[in-house]
Amino acid sequence: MQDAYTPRPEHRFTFGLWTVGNPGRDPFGDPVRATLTAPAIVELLAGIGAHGVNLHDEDLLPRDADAATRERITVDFEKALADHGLRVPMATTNLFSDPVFKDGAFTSNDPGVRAHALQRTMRAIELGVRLGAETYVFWGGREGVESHVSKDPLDAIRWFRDALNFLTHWCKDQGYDLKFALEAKPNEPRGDLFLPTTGAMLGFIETLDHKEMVGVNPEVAHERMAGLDFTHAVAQAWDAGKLFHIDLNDQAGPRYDQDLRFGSSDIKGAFHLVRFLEECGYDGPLHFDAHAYRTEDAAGVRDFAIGCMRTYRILADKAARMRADAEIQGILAEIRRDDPAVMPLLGAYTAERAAALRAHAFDTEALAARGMRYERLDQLVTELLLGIR
Ligand code: GLT
Ligand code: MN
Ligand code: MN
Repeated sequence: MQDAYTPRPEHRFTFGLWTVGNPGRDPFGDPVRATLTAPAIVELLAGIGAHGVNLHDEDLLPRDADAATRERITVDFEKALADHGLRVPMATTNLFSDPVFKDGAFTSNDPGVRAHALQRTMRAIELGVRLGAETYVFWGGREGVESHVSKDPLDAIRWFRDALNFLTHWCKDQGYDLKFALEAKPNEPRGDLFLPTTGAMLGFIETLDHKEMVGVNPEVAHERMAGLDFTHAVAQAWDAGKLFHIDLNDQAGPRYDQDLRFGSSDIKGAFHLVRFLEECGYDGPLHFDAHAYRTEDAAGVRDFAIGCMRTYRILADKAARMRADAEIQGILAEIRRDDPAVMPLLGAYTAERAAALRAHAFDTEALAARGMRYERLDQLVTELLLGIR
């Protein structure tokens, strides 16, 4: 079906090899779908209008493959990308599947594991750069604890900082023009993960040697697992100039990481997110880090991927309708209207302004009595989303 919401490459939609390639394995059950090869995933994504494909090193290259095998797989993948006109905007390292990382990678108590994690990451960065990636994601994976006697959080944060500093210096020495994007998650697969929210990552970034090179990759599901509003986290990242990448999916409240099809659970939350992204000027990749329900076959995976992109396009259209809706805009203008008596009291600090503000008599009864009209406003947005405006 072709319509106004049909995804096209210029819409900047991307998927990880591990997302559409997810065979439906979970902690309680075996795979339910055949594993797709990387070139098959490239063909699938190109056929439905995606812009790019992202990967972990191990999504493409088996951990123990010899050099000749790695080269052959990489060349085949590059050929598929060229044949289908797909890009690789982002790459990352799998620092969580190999048993060697059972106690974390950069924050493992074992210095041998910490050093090995750096080596793996350097090799994976080389692969990402070869494939043309501009952004390199760091999701901690197992950087955390179950027992709080096992690790000093100050050591863990210091080790994580040491690793990122080492890698930013190394990238600059290599002449790589790469941005790092840190992805937070509060828990799972460990009981508690370090730097558990996007806000925590933003604070941490300010302590790095090359902080200008490092931003965040917020994920809808991860922020919601912590009970937080995702759009607020994204807005803070944008305000800080640190929204380098984004992982779009959905999640029904605090529970295990569901990675649901975008907009499938909290459609209103997805709308406000799309509205924010479309209006703030974000022009990076729109990456869906999600996977199809375990009930699906290959056709269901395709439905899932098309659904993520269509829902984004439809919500972008709804955001435009909201901007053009006279009643909604009228209420917004009304509730934000300037008060000429008070405006001179607001603004940058001056001694005169402080003195005037200190002396001003506020009619707090009138201020408190004012109705804000949010019920009407929210209902209008609800009706717009439900398709009757
Ligand atoms: C894994 C995780 C995601 C991360 C990926 C990048 S891997 O699927 O659940 O949130 O973004 O490492
Ligand atoms: Mn993610
Ligand atoms: Mn997730």
